[in-house]
Amino acid sequence: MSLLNEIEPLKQAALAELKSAADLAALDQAKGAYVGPNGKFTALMKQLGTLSKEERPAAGKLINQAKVELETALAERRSELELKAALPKEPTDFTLPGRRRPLGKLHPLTQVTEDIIRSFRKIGFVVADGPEIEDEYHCFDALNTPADHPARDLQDTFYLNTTDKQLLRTHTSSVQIRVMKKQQPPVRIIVPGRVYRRDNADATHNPTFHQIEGLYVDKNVTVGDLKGTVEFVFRELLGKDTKIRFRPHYFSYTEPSFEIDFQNALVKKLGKDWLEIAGCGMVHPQVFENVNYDPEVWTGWAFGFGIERIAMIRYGINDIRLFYENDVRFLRQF
Ligand code: 2NL
Repeated sequence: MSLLNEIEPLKQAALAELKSAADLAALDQAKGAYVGPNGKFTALMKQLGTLSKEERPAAGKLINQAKVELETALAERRSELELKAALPKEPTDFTLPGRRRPLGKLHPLTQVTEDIIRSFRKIGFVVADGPEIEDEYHCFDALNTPADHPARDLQDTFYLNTTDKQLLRTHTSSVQIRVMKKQQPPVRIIVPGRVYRRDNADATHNPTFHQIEGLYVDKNVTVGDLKGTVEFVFRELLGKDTKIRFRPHYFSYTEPSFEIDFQNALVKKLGKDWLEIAGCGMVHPQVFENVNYDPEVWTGWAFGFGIERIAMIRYGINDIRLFYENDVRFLRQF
């Protein structure tokens, strides 16, 4: 058989072996067997010199074409096998649970807020939300706060440098006013959120803190409903051994008004009898007039308390500023 006739069969044999190489090692072996220094194809090329002048160009051309084909096939198979090698050996089971990593936790104030919300949801309250930048009407006027009340003072409230006397809300009651203006009773809402007061920071004060207020308006709502609700929620929050008491108080937006004290094992441990925890009362008829509710038809109650204070009592924290420093050594404890 002449050299010319050997080229094609050898090329076919080489192509078949390259294309069927099962892995990269097999491919390298096939490459060596044909086109390596001691390969069969290389040997064929070396024999070119033994051909006559007439036969040499045709054979050379054929060999070169075959070489290009083999190189292409080699590169193709290599990239296929490399891709295959990079794939996982086992099929992936996407139903397996994810790997557990330390994912961080919610801030203690967020945890307490969510607990409070969960308790009120059990008895039919929904969360309402509103702006932190407010005006005097929603923060004070609508709440029956007199024009000369010290709470409105520049000393106590942050006013924005705008001509229309915008301010940072000092309580979330402004949200309740907005809700009542928008809908007729019944209303059963809680409003958690950030509030602002011009206090210097110390162990129990901060210029911004968090509050939760609640409002319930319907026909025949009484102080009994108020007391029962407050008792239910504080027992959920502070433990089943919690007792509450109402002391008469004064707020411009409620009449009658009360301060709420509670008592449990925690309070005893602090060497105290009662701890003040919240304020509340029956919504003042003037507030109902201001939001176009007929005070002859509707009655309601409202309450408010500080979320930081609840968290401090619950976890035994003695400095409110710890909540805002975001020191992980503090945060990791909750
Ligand atoms: C506190 C406790 C309180 C309210 C908030 C309220 C809201 C509306 C109408 C009537 Cl829209 N009242 N909120 C009532 C009583 C107490 O907060 O210690 N405040 C200084």
